[in-house]
This record gives sequence, C-alpha cells and structure tokens, in this order.
Amino acid sequence: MSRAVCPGSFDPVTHGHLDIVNRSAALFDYVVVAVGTNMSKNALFTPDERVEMLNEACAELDGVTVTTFSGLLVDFCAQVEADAIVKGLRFVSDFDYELQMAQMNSQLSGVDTLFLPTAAQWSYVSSSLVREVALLGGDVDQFLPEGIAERTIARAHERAG
Ligand code: COD
Repeated sequence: MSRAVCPGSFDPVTHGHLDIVNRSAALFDYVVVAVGTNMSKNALFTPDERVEMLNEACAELDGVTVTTFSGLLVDFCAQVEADAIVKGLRFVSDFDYELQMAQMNSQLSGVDTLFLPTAAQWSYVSSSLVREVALLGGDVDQFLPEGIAERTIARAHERAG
C-alpha cells in the first residue's frame, strides 16, 4: 500500500488545497492530510477546527484521512509509515521555500517530497489571502468548499471585534 502525507496549515482549507489532496488520492492508495502549525502564521482557526472542516471537505474521498500533527513533519511521516510527502506549488516563491524544506526533510529522514503544480484556476488562492479578504469584509465563497466560507466570515467578524 503506497501512502502519502499532504501537510499544511489549512487555515482554512481552500479549493487549491483540495485539488492537491484529490490528485494525491489518485496517485497513492492512502493519503493522510496532516494539519500542522506554521509558526510564522497567525491562525484564524484552531487545529481541531481545521481538521473538522477538512473532514467535511474530504468526506467523499476514498482512502483519505485527516489528523493533526505537532513537532517535526519527518517524525510524523515515520509514525504513519509514509512513502512520500506531497506539496502543491504555485509560484517561484513557493518553489524556493518548498525546495529548502524538501531537502531538509530528506536530509533528516530520507523521506522524499513530490510537487504537484497548482491547477490554473486556483494558482492565486492562498489561505493567507482568503483570511485577509474575509477579515476586511470581502466575499470568499468562490475560494472555499461549501460551508467553510460561512465559518471563515463568522470567525473574521469575531476577530474584527
Ligand atoms: N494550489 C496548490 N497548492 C496549494 C495552494 C493552491 N492554491 N494553496 C496552498 N497550496 C499548497 C502549499 O504550497 C503547501 O504545499 C500546502 O498546500 C499547504 O499550504 P498551507 O499554506 O496550508 O500550509 P503551510 O505552508 O503553512 O504548512 C507548512 C507546514 C505546517 C507543512 C510546515 O510548516 C511544517 O512542515 N511544519 C512542521 C515543522 C517542521 O517539520 N519543520 C521543519 C521543516 S523542514
């Protein structure tokens, strides 16, 4: 059984993330979507809330499970016996950052990273921009799976005070 880990902050999960998870599920027997913490980002949702939203969004996908992880991604990969990490790439700036992490992860544990190019229609979508648009009162419906836009807008309103 081939097994991949799709890690991310997923704060919140977007159509761009889901496209990567869907395509990973077509390539591997089993996919673990792993919600981690990016220490450089200011989170809108708790890790458990993000898992709940991902579970809703991935409910129809066979062989896909969602969980949180803490600590090093390579330790989590060893724990779930992953064959590879799968990441999505949007622009050159993603590549610079992702290549460095892929090489560090490979050096730490030997686990390899596969990059999938973003789908053209989602290439400009990031959770950070979606959070910013929502916090400033914009419409984020088109970027997020059903039900998640409402939760994002509600949380943004709470944050805005
Ligand atoms: N289209 C395609 N791919 C996309 C899109 C899109 N529109 N949006 C995001 N993605 C991809 C990203 O490129 C990334 O590969 C993945 O989806 C997740 O994105 P985010 O933004 O939700 O998640 P990040 O980048 O904040 O997550 C970072 C991790 C939590 C994975 C990282 O910080 C990590 O591995 N942390 C664990 C600690 C660790 O091991 N540190 C050492 C690293 S070498």
